[in-house]
Amino acid sequence: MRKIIFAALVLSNFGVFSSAWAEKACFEVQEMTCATCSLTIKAAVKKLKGISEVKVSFEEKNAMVDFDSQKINVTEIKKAIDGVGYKATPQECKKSKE
Ligand SMILES: [Cu+2]
Repeated sequence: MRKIIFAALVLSNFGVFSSAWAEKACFEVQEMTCATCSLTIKAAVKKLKGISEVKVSFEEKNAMVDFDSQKINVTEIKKAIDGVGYKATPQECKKSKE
């Protein structure tokens, strides 16, 4: 099993997989007070480059971002969320029910 994972990593570095640099980051987001807050955060993150998908949940107080790790990183995404008045803390991604 280890060898298979290693081979996949090597191949992905050569761009064999189209999603080679696709990564997912999850954040706990504090200070959201209503559903509009989640839209504000979504808009702020979406306008960064290298972002392919943003999901923000006011109820669950979290955000999930799919991004291109060659163009942007977790710290920059966190800064964008903090920049519109919230407090994002990177956390492990949970399997979410859609
Ligand atoms: Cu709000």
